[in-house]
Amino acid sequence: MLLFSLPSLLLLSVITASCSEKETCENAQQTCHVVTCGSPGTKGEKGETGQGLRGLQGPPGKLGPPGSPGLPGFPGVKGAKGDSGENADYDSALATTERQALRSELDRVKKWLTFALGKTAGNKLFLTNGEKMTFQSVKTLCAKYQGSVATPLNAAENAAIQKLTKEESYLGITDEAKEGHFVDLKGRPLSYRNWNDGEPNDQDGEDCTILLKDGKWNDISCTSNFMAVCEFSL
Ligand SMILES: [Ca+2]
Ligand SMILES: [Ca+2]
Repeated sequence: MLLFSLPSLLLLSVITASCSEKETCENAQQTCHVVTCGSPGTKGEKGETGQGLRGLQGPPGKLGPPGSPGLPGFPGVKGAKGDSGENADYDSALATTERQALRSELDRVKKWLTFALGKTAGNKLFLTNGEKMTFQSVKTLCAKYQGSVATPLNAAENAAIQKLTKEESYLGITDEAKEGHFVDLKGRPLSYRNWNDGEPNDQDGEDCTILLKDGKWNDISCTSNFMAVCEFSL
């Protein structure tokens, strides 16, 4: 039995013959399923540039040099004349009265403070916060309240500090600047001393001073913790 009928074979032969001829390729493209074309055609024109994704924005450039300063502006318009003031004598009298009232109130507050917390000697008020700390911390604490580390200038002041704390407390006396040369915190030499027997001995580099419980003095390490006592002018 034949797989193809005679007309089909004839048709296939005709197509094969016609597709092998180059000059009829154009026609064959219209009729053939399998086409082998002849010489390549002319190259087409270059297409337009495509629109691809844009890159990320780069970092900002360096800051440029500062510009020259501008010209000064014009002077402003002169303001209107103000009202005449009140009587200067009246103001002065009122200010004096107010100052006296404030002074009186301040004295009362100081007395309360002294009665409740502090000790006075001469024109000094000694106060403590009841805490032990390093010498540097005591200096910072006292300065915070416009005072300074307690520094007795005589036996009365020394006794006032002793009664206030009943603990060993720092005094504002050091030889940090020059070994063996004890001065107050303003660098002034001492006019009053109350060293314990054998002191100051600078044992292991002792440059600060404490008031012992019996009122005598001992040089001690500035990083040890002792009671903070500040003094204030009355
Ligand atoms: Ca010393
Ligand atoms: Ca000592």
